[in-house]
Amino acid sequence: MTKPDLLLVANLAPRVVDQLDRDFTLHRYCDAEDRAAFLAALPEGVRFIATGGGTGCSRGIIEALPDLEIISSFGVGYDAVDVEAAKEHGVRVTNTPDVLNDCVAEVTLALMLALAHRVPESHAYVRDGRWETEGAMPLTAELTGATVGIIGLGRIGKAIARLAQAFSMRVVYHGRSEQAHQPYQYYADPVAMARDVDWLVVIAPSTPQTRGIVSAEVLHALGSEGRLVNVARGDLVDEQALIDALSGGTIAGAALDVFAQEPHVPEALRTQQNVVLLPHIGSATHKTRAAMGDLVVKNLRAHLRGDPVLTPVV
Ligand code: 8YV
Repeated sequence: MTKPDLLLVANLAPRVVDQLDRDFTLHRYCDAEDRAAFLAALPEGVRFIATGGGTGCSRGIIEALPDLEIISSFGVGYDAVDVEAAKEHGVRVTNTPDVLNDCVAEVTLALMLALAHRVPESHAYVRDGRWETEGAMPLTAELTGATVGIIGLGRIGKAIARLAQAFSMRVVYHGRSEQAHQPYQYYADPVAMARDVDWLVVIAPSTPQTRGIVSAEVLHALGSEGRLVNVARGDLVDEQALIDALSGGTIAGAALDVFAQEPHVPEALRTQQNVVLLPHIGSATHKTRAAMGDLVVKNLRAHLRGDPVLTPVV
């Protein structure tokens, strides 16, 4: 039996590609030099796409494949997939939620601990031999007893809240609407929440409503003892306002896993003292990435069998 055709829009991990290769004939758009020519030369009847959360899938690709039925995207965030175009053309979109909750929450707490206790600078201090020559490091901050405001109390936000509580932190949150049955105080206004917290953690999806939600005004409200953590998408934070807030002492520090123009990180951020910077590794463990990859494949296989997909977005 001939295998159905699948367009590989982003180059996924070998574990995923090997599994897909068993059930589908792969067309590696991700490697094509002339992408328009590659699309034009595809056989008729391509019904399947696999892609990555960073690459997504454009309207142009969706409209070049009239028989397309499903886009299976690696990652919980699907902001790079043109979901409107998919909906218009009756194309199903799936993502990889839940399996990464604990990992991203763990990395969030790692960022908070690293920033509070100045772990990167302290590590460099010992390695550079400065402890012997310059004496003790300046005193630092701690999480215990502090208040954290979470922007986006979704699946990952709730996992972060639970870990924060293990550090005896008080948890409050902001989101589109108040969630019944949540024990945490809700703020409808992110500025009002920022004013009341020591830590602001951003873990909301990137949408027209959330882009730039951490504005100069929010940073000002967070204040000179406040710290920002972003593990969502770079565009939720006004990056220039953040650079100004860090250099002017408007806030105490920032710990960031995501940036507006990845992998570019503005020099003004890279040279700040009061930051901890990670290269978008929130879900980047062997265990979690394997589970995410398996879910990409399971969604495609379910659709191929005519079964409901496991984790639909639309
Ligand atoms: C991935 C992420 O690194 O799931 C997400 O939305 O941002 C990360 O887990 C990314 O999607 C990989 O493409």
